[in-house]
Amino acid sequence: MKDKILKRLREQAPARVSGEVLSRALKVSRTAVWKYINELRSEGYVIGSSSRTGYKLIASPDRLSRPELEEGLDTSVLGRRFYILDSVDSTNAYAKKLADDGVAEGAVVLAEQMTAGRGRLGRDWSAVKGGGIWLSVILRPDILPGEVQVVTLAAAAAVAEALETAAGIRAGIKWPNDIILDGSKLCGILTELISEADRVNYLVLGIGINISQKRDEFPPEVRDKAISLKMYAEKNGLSLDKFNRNVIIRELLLSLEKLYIGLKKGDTSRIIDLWNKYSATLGKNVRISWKGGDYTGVAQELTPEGNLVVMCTDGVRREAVSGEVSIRGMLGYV
Ligand code: BT5
Repeated sequence: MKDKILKRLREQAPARVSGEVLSRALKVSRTAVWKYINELRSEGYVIGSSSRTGYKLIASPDRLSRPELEEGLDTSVLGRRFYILDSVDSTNAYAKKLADDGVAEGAVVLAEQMTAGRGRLGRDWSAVKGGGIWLSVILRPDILPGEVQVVTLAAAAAVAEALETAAGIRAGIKWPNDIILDGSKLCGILTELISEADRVNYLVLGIGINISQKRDEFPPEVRDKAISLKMYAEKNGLSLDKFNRNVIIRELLLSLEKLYIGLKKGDTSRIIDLWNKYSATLGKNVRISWKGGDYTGVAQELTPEGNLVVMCTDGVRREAVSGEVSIRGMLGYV
């Protein structure tokens, strides 16, 4: 009931809704409405009230909220089921257990905090309470293990698109899995794969986006390379109003679903196009390690499988495959 009242208030905001209208529409007494309003207030919602004109939602707490996530989320696969946790070791680890138990694809695990967030290759991911979006999605695509790279690219493209739509921030993608803002890392993506030789059982796509951390909330060794939306906004005199995690997550799932449905039909063109649109890599000087050697060159294009084609200074075009190669920034890279 509380969620229904909240939904009505949100639909009407900034206008007011009278207690009588709420009580009639939801078939509860006006006293009950008042009781639920007070519960919402104790959760951090700021709700104005006047006995004559009714209730008005003034501000929402910065918390992950199922009704806010689900509002307008007209997806058919992603986010049909949410697991919203206060604290967890790693959302990816949690999602893997769910997937092992047979939970359907599209389920999304979110946490306010991770105590042992994971990066790639055994690295750590810092995920302080309420500071960002710590999200994992279970996917069960009918693709070959070698085709997984493109799912990571889809996630990066969807994050970049959602940040622009929901928060008005234009970030860039650094191949293959980082989202960069102002030369620093805003988001990382970790795709974990459980597969047999020739088929993928499931994938857990983990996405971490820094939203409101201050610089000193990052571990010392990360401080010089990480950024949050809030740090960026403060530096550039932007308003913080648009950095609502629920809205960004919703836009992310809407965007990712369109790309994922294309992928399931064997069409990766939309992924590649969107990735290109937000790329901070193409046309730039990059350094790649390839088959044990180090090469520099200019990043030229993505193949339909999501590999990066680099025209190396020795005149040879090489295809960088994530996992086999690392790309390091050169000066002025991002
Ligand atoms: C990544 O690894 O960038 C993948 C990060 C994936 C995090 C998500 S959050 C939801 C899901 N659940 C999890 O447990 N993980 C996923 P990699 O490219 O290896 O980068 C890791 C490196 O980034 C670390 O070694 C640090 O240097 C740096 N780093 C750690 N925390 C950071 C942060 N919050 N922001 C920016 N950089 C960070």
